[in-house]
Amino acid sequence: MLLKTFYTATIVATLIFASGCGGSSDSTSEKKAAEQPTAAVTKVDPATAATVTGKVAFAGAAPKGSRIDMSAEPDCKGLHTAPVNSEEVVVNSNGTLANVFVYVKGGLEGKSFDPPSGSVALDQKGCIYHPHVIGVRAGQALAINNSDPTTHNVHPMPKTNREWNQSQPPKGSAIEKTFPRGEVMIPVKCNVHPWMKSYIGVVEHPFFAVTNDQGTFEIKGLPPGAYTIEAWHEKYGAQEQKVTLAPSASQAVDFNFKGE
Ligand SMILES: [Cu+2]
Repeated sequence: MLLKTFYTATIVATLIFASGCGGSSDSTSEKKAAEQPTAAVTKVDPATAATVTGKVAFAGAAPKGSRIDMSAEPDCKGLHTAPVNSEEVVVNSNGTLANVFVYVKGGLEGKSFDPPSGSVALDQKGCIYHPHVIGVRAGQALAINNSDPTTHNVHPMPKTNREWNQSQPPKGSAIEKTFPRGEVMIPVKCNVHPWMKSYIGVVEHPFFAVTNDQGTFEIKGLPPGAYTIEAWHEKYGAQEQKVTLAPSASQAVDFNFKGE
């Protein structure tokens, strides 16, 4: 009885310690760095807020979808009944490009916005990252899940944030991380499965989007002003456009990428 009480107390103490630490001390210090007060928060007046919408067209020959070969990893291959193609270039049926990261690159200098709320999810399912391209605010929690019956090793490779990699057992609990500094884009690989790749755009404001299966995007709630909008694609590089948004404007900004 006494022994049992001791064990229970130890387990409770361990749980309190683990939850109190929230993982490594590095992630705690990164969270603190992200919470440093900066400029006064810019309040965007909803009555005059502007919107940028657009479409990313694709011209030229779409590369043949390269097949992912999972035969060296039966645990992954067995999760699929149909062939799996790389998502490096996804041309939609309407001739547009998916997975293009579009964000306000210039025009918001010195402004800060309400802190991010909630977390952004990145999943590993069928030994593929879902979604392939995501955006997250600087300092916002990124929750990485493993839905597979196999171990992955998540390895973001940033240049201005801190690099890390972490093993995640089958259906293990979520890895929660933050990137304190803006960085477009951070490539992510898996140290176990060489075909696994994704990209994270870390932005210091809330104005970013990823093109969908119609090749479109929408960035809402911008204060009126002059901006540089960048569209980034992992194979075809980045393009910029300038736009001036009048109060309450809804302005189209379209991009064109070309294949080989
Ligand atoms: Cu993996």
